[in-house]
Amino acid sequence: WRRTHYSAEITPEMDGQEVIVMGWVHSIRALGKIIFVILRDREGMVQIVAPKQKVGEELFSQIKKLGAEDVIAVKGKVIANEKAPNGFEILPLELEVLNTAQRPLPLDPAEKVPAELDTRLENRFLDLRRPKIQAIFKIRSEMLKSVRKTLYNEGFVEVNTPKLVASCTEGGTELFPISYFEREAFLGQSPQLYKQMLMATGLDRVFEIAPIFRAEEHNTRRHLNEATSIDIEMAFADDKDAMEILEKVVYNAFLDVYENRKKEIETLGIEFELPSEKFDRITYDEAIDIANAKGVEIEWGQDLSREAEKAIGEEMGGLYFITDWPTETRPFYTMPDEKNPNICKAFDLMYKDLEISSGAQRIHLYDLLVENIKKKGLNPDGFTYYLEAFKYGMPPHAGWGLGADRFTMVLTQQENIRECVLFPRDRQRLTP
Ligand code: ATP
Ligand code: AMO
Repeated sequence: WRRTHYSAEITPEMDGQEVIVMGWVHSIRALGKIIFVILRDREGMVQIVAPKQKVGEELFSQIKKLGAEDVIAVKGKVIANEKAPNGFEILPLELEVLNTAQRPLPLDPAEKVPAELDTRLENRFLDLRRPKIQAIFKIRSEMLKSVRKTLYNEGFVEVNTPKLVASCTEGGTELFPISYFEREAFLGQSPQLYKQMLMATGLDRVFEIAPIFRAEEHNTRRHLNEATSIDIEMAFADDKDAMEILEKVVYNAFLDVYENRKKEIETLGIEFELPSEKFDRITYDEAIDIANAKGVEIEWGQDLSREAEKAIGEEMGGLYFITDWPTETRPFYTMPDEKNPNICKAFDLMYKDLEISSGAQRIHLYDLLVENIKKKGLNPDGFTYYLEAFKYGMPPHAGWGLGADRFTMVLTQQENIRECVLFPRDRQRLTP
């Protein structure tokens, strides 16, 4: 047997046509001489109706034995019926049980009352059978497809860089050390150094969608220990150019989800609004003014506290950039402003109080870069392989990292990042 239709592909107009549907027994209702089975597949649900006198003794008793979450294939006839969900049902001619499900189920996908997040994540494969949960990952997939489309259109080359690495990029405390034969190594926190090195090759515009690993101390609703980062780097470009690409990538993803995932948006029950094509821009100074005005104390030169982010997010709403950051708040590779080296050419893209992307124009000058590494208390010897690329013709360049999981939170309006990852890794969770 081969599936001829997904549930959502069948319409009442197909009345009388024979189809083969495959999926899981979502629910079963036996009412004496008639049994209703709701079959669930990726695209929705379809009602199988089995009146004893029509399907015959043998098929009727076979259907009667079915249990929740058994995997079945049904060959049957489409019957238009106004009383049935979606205006049709399927009268079975043959049924094959492809596999049975043990009972009781550790988590019932058909259950109306949602289980605790912990229980759901423990039984994620069952949790993922719920249309609402699947909708999140269909939207995530649409977003990734859209991001790739935009970046290919903008002339970016997709690359893959190593995840087993020798040095830190985003500060030393969040590293996962591992043993690499006789040496110490780390899981990559960011493709930062590699994507910059690629700017010395003439590839000009590169992007990578890959895992990043961070030993985050805190268990929060927006941090993972393994996240997916969408990274770009572009040569002969500055921070403004990188921001423009980010606007296109983010806006197009909103647009594609809006246009191609209407069903999933409805399943999630969210109000989905398209942003404007250009996002607001405020400077760090303006951001701290907003925070201070709302009674959140923040001194110039500090990174924004959680409280400050919340205050600023409340004022700004939707998507907005924060630019002109104090140089001391940003990593060593960030280009300082020529006129005022206390601020640098870095930006964050925020959605309300959530940072979804960080980027900057980078230092492309060898001496300045070495000096900056030292200023941050790091040893340039640990970065030799990276620094070499700056000696023999490195063009000016800029780029950003956009958290795919956080972006999915925004697109699906989830409060907890774990909802947007199939098998999240947090402080407590290493399985499944
Ligand atoms: P019978 O007289 O053959 O025993 P019945 O009277 O017990 O049948 P129905 O009236 O056919 O059963 O339906 C029983 C229940 O199923 C009712 O609550 C009805 O609303 C519901 N029902 C009937 N047909 C459909 C359908 N096609 N889709 C969904 N629900 C249905
Ligand atoms: P940054 O450290 O700000 O910048 O990371 C970029 C984006 O990645 C996402 N992100 C995370 N998401 C979930 N859990 C985490 N633990 C986590 N850490 C980061 C966020 C964040 O905005 N090299 C720079 C980027 C660049 O300048 O190109 C960097 O890594 O959405």
